[in-house]
Amino acid sequence: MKPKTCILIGAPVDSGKRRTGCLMGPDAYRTAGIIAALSGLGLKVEDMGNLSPASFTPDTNDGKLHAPNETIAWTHRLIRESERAIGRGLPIFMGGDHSLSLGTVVGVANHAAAQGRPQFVLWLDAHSDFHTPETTASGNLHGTPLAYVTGRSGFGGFPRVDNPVPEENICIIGLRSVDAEERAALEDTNIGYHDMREIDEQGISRPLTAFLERVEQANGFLHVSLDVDFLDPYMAPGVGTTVPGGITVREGHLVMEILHDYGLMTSLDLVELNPFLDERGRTAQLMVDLAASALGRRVFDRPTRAHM
Ligand code: 4U7
Ligand code: MN
Ligand code: MN
Ligand code: MN
Repeated sequence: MKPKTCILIGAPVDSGKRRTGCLMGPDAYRTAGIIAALSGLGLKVEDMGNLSPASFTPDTNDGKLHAPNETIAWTHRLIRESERAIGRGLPIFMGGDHSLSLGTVVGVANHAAAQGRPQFVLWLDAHSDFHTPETTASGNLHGTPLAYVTGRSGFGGFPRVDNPVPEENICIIGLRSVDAEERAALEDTNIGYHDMREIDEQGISRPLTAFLERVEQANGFLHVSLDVDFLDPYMAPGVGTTVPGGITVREGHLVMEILHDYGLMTSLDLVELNPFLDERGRTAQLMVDLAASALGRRVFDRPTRAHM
């Protein structure tokens, strides 16, 4: 059988919030060995380098939203690149902050629609990212991608969403910070969401496998969006939006291992890593290890790192 191709796409998006540093993410993943980790699993790895946004008028930041022009420009670029890449292999979008998913999810959903198959999205995050530009209090667009890709209104100036992801095809796991407006909106939808209390009580595999069974039944495409803050900040400090009480290292790996068992994942975002806030690269390393688990590394054959 032909080896699966992973297409690494650097998306140094840093416009989705005020605190900068996520632009260093793609190179931190490379430094942490993402290429060797995936090649070592027998995968073919292509590194497309780092993208830049489409051209845009510099933001003045006198309105409520932070850097809308730059984020819109990134969204245009990422829709195009993800539509292209997903026809050739499994794209891994190395962020960059979570506003990059405004583009990646719309792009892969366009491709799924062209194939006549439904798009599903697994959102691994402490936050629901379900604000619209109208409801956000922070003005930070990394808090809006799920609202955008489901076709909620309020995104004037952004590319039109031709193939919104159906709410019932979305599953959020890891919630522990949801703003009042997001919560009200979310409760009105068919989006599946699982907070930390449910995970503590029921375990993380239960909501995940129930969702994956539905993806399998529907022969869907599955986009996985992994926000660093899904993980507990004690083990993953390299992120701007820390929320205590998160996912443990093993829970994170278990999610990825189950994803590999089902073999349904068709695209992946690694987002919100801020190497400027990291401690000796450990968050970058953990994210690379999680990606490797999702692509077939098993718990008993993690490499030892004698060289480090
Ligand atoms: B992330 C927040 F107010 N909801 O809108 C907001 F709590 O991509 C946080 O999940 C958004 O990290 C976090 O600014 C966005 C805040
Ligand atoms: Mn997020
Ligand atoms: Mn988050
Ligand atoms: Mn099954």
